[in-house]
Amino acid sequence: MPRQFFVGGNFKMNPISRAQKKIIIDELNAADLDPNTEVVIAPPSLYLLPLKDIVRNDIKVSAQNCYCKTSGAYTGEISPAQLADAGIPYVIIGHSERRTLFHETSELVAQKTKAALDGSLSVILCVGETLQEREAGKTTQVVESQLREVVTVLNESDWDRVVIAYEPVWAIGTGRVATAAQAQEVHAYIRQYLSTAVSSAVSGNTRIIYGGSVTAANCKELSTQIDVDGFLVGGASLKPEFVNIINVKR
Ligand code: G2H
Repeated sequence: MPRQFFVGGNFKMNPISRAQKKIIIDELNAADLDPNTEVVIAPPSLYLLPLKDIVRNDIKVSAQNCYCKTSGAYTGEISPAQLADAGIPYVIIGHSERRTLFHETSELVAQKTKAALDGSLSVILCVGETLQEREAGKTTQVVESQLREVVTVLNESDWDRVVIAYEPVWAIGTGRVATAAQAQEVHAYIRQYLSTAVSSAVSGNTRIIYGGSVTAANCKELSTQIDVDGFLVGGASLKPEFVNIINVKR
C-alpha cells in the first residue's frame, strides 16, 4: 500500500492569543484541502481541546510533547493517557527544541515514544543533526543513534503509529531549507536503517517527513523525492500558505 502523504503543522508556542488561533483555524476550515493528504496540527497544549472542538473533522490534532508516565507528581507535564482520554490522537516527540532547550536525551525521547504508543497515541518522532555535526560528516551517524534508542524499545507493530520527521537543526526556523537532494539522502538512509534494524515491512510502510523552513515556495521539489512522505511545518503553518503546502501533491 502506498504511504499516505502527511503534512503536520507545528505551531510551537504560537499564536499568543485565542483570537489569532481562531483566525488560523477559520482559514483552514474554509480551505479546499487535498483529501488524500493526512493533515495534523499541533497547537500549544492550552489550545488542544478548544481547537479540537472547532477544527474540521478531517484535520487531526496533536500535542507537541508528553511525558513518559501515566500520572503522578510531574509538575507541568501531560501524560499519554490524558491525551488519549481527551481524544487527541497524535503527539510530537523529540523535537530538537525539546532536545536542546529542555535537555531531552535520546533515551528519554525513546521512553516517551514507547509510553505514547502504549497509551494508544500516534507519534511524530523528530530526529536531525546540528550544523556542526553535518559539517563533521556525522549526519547519518547522529540520526541513526537517535533512532537506535527508539528501535531498542519498540515492538515491530508499534511502528504502524510512528511518523519519522527528519529535521536538520540548522534548517529549523532559519529560512535555510535542506535541498531536495540533502533531504532525500537522509530519508533514504533512515529507510535503509529501518530495514536492517527493524524489518523491510516497517521500512517500506513508515512515513518519513521533512521539517525545517518548509514554505509554499520550496515544498514542491522536496515533495517529489521518493522517500519524502510529507512535511512538518513550523512558521509557515501559521500562515495562509500552509494550505498550499497541504495541497502540494495535487
Ligand atoms: C522545524 C519546523 C517545524 P520551521 O522545527 O517542526 O519549524 O518550519 O519553522 O523551521
